[in-house]
Amino acid sequence: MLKFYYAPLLPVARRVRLALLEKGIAFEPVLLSLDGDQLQPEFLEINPFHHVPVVVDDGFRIVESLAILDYLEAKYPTPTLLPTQPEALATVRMVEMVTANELFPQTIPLIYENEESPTFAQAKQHIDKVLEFFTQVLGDSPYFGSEQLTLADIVAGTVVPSLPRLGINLNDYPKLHDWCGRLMQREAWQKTDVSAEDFEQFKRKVRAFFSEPT
Ligand SMILES: N[C@@H](CCC(=O)N[C@@H](CS)C(=O)NCC(=O)O)C(=O)O
Repeated sequence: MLKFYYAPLLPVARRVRLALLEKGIAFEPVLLSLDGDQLQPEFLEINPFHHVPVVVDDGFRIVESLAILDYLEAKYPTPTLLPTQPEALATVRMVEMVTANELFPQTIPLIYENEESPTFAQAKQHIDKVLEFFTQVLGDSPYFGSEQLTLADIVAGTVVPSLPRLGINLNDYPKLHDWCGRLMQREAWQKTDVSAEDFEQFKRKVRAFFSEPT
């Protein structure tokens, strides 16, 4: 059976868990606490970069969440999460990459920086830019690039719905607000939802990581 190494609080791992659930793929969960277990030789053999998520399927190991999503789509194509029409495919890839490169990294300073700091303000500004862009890209479609759920929804849908917990009001982005509501109605999102208490724990872990001397 497919083995899935992850930590439930991490958005990068939740992407993979959502895809597994949406596709109905059976898996054996291997939970890591990331309190040092990721540095143990057994795990380093699986991922020398000591990151989760990792999937091992039929003896084939994949690291990097976006690569895992591509693998799952190719190996378990039903239900499909990737459109083939060129513009739709590009939209899905674009939203995945903008989430990974422009949005997610800017959420971290909102957790560990003081609200008065210029870094905090810059991060907020950048997130607003992404949300305006996503509003434009989503348009009147229920999902990114498709009438059905796509990998773009899975990737952006592990970050955008959490923004209100970081002080970003989605009421200013009604189309994204409604899109989040649509995702929250799905069983996979409900099943992987991070409680307010767990989200606070995630924030504490991020703060501890950034306050550790390098
Ligand atoms: N680009 C990677 C990021 C994976 C990653 O950085 N995971 C972090 C948590 S967000 C991790 O496992 N950190 C533990 C460590 O580095 O020791 C992906 O998308 O899979």
